[in-house]
Amino acid sequence: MRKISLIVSILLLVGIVGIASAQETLPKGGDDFETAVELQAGSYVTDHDISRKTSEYFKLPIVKAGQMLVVKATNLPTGVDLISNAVLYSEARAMLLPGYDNPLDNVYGAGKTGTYKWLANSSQDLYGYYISIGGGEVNFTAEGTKYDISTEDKFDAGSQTDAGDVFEKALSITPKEYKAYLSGKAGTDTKDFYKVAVKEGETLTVKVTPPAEARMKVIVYDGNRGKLKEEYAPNPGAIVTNSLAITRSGDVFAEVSCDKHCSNNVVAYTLDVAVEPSVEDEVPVGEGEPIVSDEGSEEAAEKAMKAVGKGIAAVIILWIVVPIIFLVVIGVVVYFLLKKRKKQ
Ligand SMILES: [Ca+2]
Ligand SMILES: [Ca+2]
Repeated sequence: MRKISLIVSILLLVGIVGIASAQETLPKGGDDFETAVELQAGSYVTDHDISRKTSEYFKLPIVKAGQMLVVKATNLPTGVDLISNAVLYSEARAMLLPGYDNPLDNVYGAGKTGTYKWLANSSQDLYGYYISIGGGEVNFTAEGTKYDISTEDKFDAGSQTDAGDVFEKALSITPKEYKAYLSGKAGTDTKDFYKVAVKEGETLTVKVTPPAEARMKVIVYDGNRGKLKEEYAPNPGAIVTNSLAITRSGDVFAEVSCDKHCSNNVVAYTLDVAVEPSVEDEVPVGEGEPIVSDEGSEEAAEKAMKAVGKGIAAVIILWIVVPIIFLVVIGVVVYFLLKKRKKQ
């Protein structure tokens, strides 16, 4: 029993030391972007009040394409009129979200938290961000306010990146079920393009299952990037299924999208891609004009050749065999007539 309580005590002590060492004091930030102080991922607690008139600037950790930046602010557990304030900016120093959409804008009340999530697309490989803390309109950001800074992997379809937002950066996948992500309003990852190899005669089905609040869209394009079929969820949370018969073998593209009109938050969706042989009499959907396959043309050629053969045979019978028979009959008749005359 003693041993067990000793082990528990040691584990608790290690845990407390771990938590204590995981939290750092937030260093004094720069006066502007130029002098911003670099921060790594971790938990930081302010050791001084930060003015409501001037902010302190920090550089946030570098984030890879397909990773989400997360900054959580936590006010002190007790106190009166506690308000913390922070703003996030891109590397180009542009505000990511305006005040009314900013989750860290004037977080009010003791123990209250605000969490800012930002998922960028793969137009760049790496992203840098800035944060300014303080500068709230009503009150200073109090000593003891905590900021947790982290990154989360939101890679698409088993890759190590974001499926591109353009055809050129489409992610090649095989028919299977995958987990994938889009940003909605919380970032710039509003489209994921996938490339799938298909065969003529197959039916391709792209099924997207969104979270309850997202109203998503799925478009399938042919290998020439011509739109084949578009499906839009009738209501938020609706599963979107885009299914069509393939009339030409090669690559097709599937675009899954969710922008600021689709969701306020980052969405985790399930992407299910399946291919099945088509029902023979199904009307092909797609390029608009029926496509004669190579096999079909071969068959047609064979039939044409047979028809030509029959024609030639008829000509031979009509123009060669019939006259020969005619001549033979005449010859025989003449022969017998002559023979009869000789006898007379
Ligand atoms: Ca994505
Ligand atoms: Ca994307």
